[in-house]
Amino acid sequence: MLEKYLHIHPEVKRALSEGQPVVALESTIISHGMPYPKNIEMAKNVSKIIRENGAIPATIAIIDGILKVGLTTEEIEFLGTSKDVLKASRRDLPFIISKKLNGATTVATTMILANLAGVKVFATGGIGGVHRGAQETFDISADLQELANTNVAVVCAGAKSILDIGLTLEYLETNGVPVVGFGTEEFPAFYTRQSGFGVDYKVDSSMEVANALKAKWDLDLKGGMVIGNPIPKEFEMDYGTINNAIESALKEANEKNITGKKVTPFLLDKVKTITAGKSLDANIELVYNNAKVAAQIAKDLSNLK
Ligand code: PSU
Ligand code: MN
Repeated sequence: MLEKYLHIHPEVKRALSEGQPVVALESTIISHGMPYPKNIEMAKNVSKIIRENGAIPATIAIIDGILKVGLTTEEIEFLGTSKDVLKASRRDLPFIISKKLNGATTVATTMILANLAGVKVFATGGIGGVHRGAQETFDISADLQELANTNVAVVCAGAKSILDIGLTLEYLETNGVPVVGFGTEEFPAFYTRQSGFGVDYKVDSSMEVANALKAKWDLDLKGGMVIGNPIPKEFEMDYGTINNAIESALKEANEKNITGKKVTPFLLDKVKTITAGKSLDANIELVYNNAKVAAQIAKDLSNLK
């Protein structure tokens, strides 16, 4: 029945059936998170980095209503150039499928499809979270509920301070999602290595993460894990610069009454413009860094089975 909806790329299918490590990648970052042509360049490089680190990449998206796990180069180029690609969260899936539309998967949807295919480790840039002012707007990313319910580990560079990082961590705690720092005691804030908020556990190796994941899932403690991997020092942005940019982006979003699924892409684009593209370069580098760590975790996890 699943085959009617889900298409797993033959290379990914083979890797999964042989127990080889596979790393999932999202596509909203390609369609809505970064501008052309850097989005496509990033998507291709990230796959390459995963291969160089011993795992098979599986970029995830919905093409003509088919759930795809593992994309061709043409499909990646389509996602990076077409204006006809919806940002697909959990609630969008039934209609994107039944109407045979194209969807770029967010962290939430990438986790759902990865899990359907049997991919356990996923690399991205940053997760969605509780937005600042959520007390009024109720704007809490569906990514957090997915992390609570779906058994996929997400390697990210933390959460951006376009979000309320403190409330995001509280929400994850309530929902039983472990938040670990890869080589750090502090949850990273995407463009910067520090956020002022601690993690639950510091880990110093990919094997430590793999062991914890195995214990979690062996015991049916459902849900994912957030592995916060700080941006490498040489690409880190200046704390003041990035926070000023975020403050003005938030102000503009407020004035223009941007709401719902448009909020995150709007803020990302504004921050990029204000920082003259520097935030985009940092964003790309941190994704590469996450891909490397995710490949190592996937490898260690496959050796534990
Ligand atoms: N953060 C980024 N780049 C992104 C996103 C988040 O730095 O592209 C995307 C991810 O796909 C994430 C989504 O899952 O935004 C969250 O959107 P929302 O806040 O609408 O749930
Ligand atoms: Mn939202």
